[in-house]
Amino acid sequence: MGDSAAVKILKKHLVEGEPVKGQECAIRIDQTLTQDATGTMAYLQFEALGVPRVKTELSVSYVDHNTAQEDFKNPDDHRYLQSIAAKYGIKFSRPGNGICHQVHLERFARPGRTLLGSDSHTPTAGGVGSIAIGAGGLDVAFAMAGLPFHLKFPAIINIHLTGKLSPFVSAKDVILAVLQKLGVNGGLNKVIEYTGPGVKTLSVPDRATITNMGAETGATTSVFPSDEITLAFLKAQDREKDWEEILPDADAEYDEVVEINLSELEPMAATPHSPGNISAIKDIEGLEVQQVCIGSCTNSSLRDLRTVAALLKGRTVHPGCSLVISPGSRQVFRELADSGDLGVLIGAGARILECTCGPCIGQGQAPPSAGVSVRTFNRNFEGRSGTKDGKLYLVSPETAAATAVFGKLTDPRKLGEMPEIKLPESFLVDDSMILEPSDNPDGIEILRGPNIAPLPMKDPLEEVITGEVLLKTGDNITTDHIMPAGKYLPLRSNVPEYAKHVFEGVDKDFADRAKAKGGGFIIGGNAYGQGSSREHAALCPMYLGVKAVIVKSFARIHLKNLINFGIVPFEFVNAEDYDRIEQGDKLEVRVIPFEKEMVLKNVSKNLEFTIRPMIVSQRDIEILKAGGELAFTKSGS
Ligand code: MIC
Ligand code: SF4
Repeated sequence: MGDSAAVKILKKHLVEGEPVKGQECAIRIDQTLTQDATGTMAYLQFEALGVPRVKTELSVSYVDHNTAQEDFKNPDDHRYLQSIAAKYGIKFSRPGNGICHQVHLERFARPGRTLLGSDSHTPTAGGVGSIAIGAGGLDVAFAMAGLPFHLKFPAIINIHLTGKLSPFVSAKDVILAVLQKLGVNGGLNKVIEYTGPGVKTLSVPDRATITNMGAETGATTSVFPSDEITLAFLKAQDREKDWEEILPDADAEYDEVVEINLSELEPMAATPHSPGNISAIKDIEGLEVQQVCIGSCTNSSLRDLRTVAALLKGRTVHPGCSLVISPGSRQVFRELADSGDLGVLIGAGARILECTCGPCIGQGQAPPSAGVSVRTFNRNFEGRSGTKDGKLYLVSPETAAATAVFGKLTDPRKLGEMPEIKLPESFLVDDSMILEPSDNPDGIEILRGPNIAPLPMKDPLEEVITGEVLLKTGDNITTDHIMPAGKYLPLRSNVPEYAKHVFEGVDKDFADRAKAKGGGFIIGGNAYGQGSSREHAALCPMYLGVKAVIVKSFARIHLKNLINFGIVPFEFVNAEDYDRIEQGDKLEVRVIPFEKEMVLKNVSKNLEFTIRPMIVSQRDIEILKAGGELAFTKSGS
């Protein structure tokens, strides 16, 4: 049997272990990316490793999340990032140059390369055939230092595409259909690979929308083959030389096959509060909508925004609805401006924002109380928009445009005929907002503002962990629940301050209680830690003294982040035992020596349960014993 495209790339990069599904292995990382909200921590960690220059083929530091600059904190952090990039050999994409994933796709992503990014939507680059994986900042810091990335060798799901999308149905509807089939946990430890004749009908921006939001299935990454469509895209970006053909073998073996006929798809939405709650627009049409937001790393390409302009031409936004648009990159913005599309959007009443994440990460544009906001984004978690009772629907740019016109959730096919959308044969390439690193690193001073607090470290693991259950949560706890972003983003470089807000939206007393009790345990349900890669969702609980998290199941990146920061992750062997623990119970577990299964004593209820530490290797054990990966590495291991 032959290899899939994903396995071919993984095999070429394998430096430890065997290409056997489920086994711990390590791959060499060619490229890294960071964004500002996770980047400051990643670079503090990189500095702690004492490596003089990054050892990757390419590393890029983007500033795109946290650009409001309401006081000194953001600009100080940006200045720190810029000076670090100059000194250590990293390209620096300045604020205003665009969203990391969109810019990386345009300017740097390469077929057949590995990319590790401190952002969960790094798989966007799978649109050109990279194996692009989201990870915590510490993992990215290690990759920049030339160390391999450890992962479970993934199973490969093949999504076999046939047919062709109908007018007004687009790539977002494809990934929503995938989410309907797989759910928010169905991709765990899997790579999704797209094949079939339908692939040829999708452009690179379409493919990137699909691989981007594959993150919402919990998949390690998603990938398309690199074919003549990829070549045409790279040519249009003046990067023909970066192309390499990467196709699966004709007899490639897959662990699962899912069939999707593109011709049968129709406009879809993810409804509150999960990207996994999928409905057809026709079943929920007519809902009054107060806000439409178009943009984010999922749907902010020139293809998407030009489509929106074509649909809004000669129309005006409904009086009850606000429309905001954030172009994905400065390239997209300029193309819109130069072609006159921007004028059309402004004429229709759209409010144009900077090329950043903006409303997607709760940086402004919160919807009104109990308001409905229809967005082309990828996450609709409760509270993420800044309005706790806001209801977010995730849709395609076509559906968003129709909704903005009618002020009601609307099937875009109501807009009449689909206009033809033309894309330039060559994009406007201007990298002047991407700064090259300095040739004289010794002459660069690292500029640290007062918001940048030193990295907290954890003590080595105790043999027996004891403490109270500080919080018991239900299923589907996201990292947005654990460590809210939005207005607290400026605290990302300051763990002691940021830690005051851990679990704030779930239980506002959590941080004080954790401190008062001297730390303890968290109990959770299924898919705990889904969503973002933010390592603060492990780092800040660690700072508050959380010693172990015991759940029914974990999301991949958060699980790795817990280990990285010395918090022991456990799953219940019998999920029903979850019901026999309450908040406030005193627990005890002997963790050293590490066994495959351990006994958890509920001292308050005089009960015993079996739990399983969620580690894959001896290395994980040593990391936990040392008190985290940085301590482990610095101890010379
Ligand atoms: C997100 O979409 O949740 C973010 C903000 O981009 C995060 C990163 C972060 O929390 O800084 C992600 O997806 O990893
Ligand atoms: Fe930015 Fe939103 Fe994309 Fe995260 S999902 S990188 S916040 S645009």
